[in-house]
Amino acid sequence: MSLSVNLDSLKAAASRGDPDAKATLGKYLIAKPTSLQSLEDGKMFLKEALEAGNGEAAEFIAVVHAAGIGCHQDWTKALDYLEQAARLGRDSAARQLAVFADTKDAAPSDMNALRKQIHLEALFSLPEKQILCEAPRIRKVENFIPHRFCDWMIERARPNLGRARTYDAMVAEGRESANRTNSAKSFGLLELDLILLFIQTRISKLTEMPLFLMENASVLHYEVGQQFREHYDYLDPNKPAHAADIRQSGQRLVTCLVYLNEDFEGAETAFPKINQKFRCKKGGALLFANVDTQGQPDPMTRHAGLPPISGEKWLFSQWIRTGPPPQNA
Ligand SMILES: O=C(O)CCC(=O)C(=O)O
Repeated sequence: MSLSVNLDSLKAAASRGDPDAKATLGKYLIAKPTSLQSLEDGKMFLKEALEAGNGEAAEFIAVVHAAGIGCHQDWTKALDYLEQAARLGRDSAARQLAVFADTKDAAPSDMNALRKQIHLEALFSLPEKQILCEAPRIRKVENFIPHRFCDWMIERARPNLGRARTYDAMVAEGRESANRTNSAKSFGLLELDLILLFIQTRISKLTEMPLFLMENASVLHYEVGQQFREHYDYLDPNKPAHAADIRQSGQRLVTCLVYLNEDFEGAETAFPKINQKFRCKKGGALLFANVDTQGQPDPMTRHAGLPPISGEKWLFSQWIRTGPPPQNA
């Protein structure tokens, strides 16, 4: 959904009782709230749209509960709304439910059976963290995300890839650079789904960092020869524009990279200052702190995404700040 909606005509259609307009308006007001009241209005429009049988509203209410937007995170409610969206004919909701329930063939009438097959406790249990290095602090967790969730993220990103950008404090969407030749897809609030939020919630549990400190997640894609040359993920407090960003949204504390596939050669994540390179199996997570134990930017974290020698590499990339990033602030 584009954010350049005509708000006035949407409001007019919503006040005439049009459920589609109410669903769109509800999503818009939640994604771009101008006040606490507009967030509440957004929720009310979604509720009314759902009462009129609008599945898109149910699917977005599921996102609201899974992300904890203006409420506590509640996965039971989120999955209940996802089931409702699926029963109202939302194909993407039915397919997400099947991913959670770990089944491929779900008939439309089976949505409640699928929902009952989902066991949240098991889905959120965490495997052991492996220490790869203490300075800088680099950890690996194999079997972090089930393969079917990885496949989902690859297929969501594949049709929407664009040239990956590098951080520029002056340009919100970053800029193209010869240092970064791979492609990427970043997911904004209106593009969230429960699979993506499941991965973010697992990262939140692993790092003990709340969801609202996460920047928009991205899926990164590297073809043979494409790479992200050596760089740091932290912001440099000695650069005035970076310092201003740190004051507004905090430092980039943690980088978490979930390997979404493994059928490639090369393409490790390399740390030249410690002369090491790492990769995970499909579903494994590599995570590192970008600052030292005193909270200072750690130059030892200089790293690169090496180019694949054969095959292609897919990664889920999550940066976590010490303050809410702009889209969440
Ligand atoms: O592709 C990789 O292995 C590294 C990605 C990376 O450097 C980053 O996201 O900061």
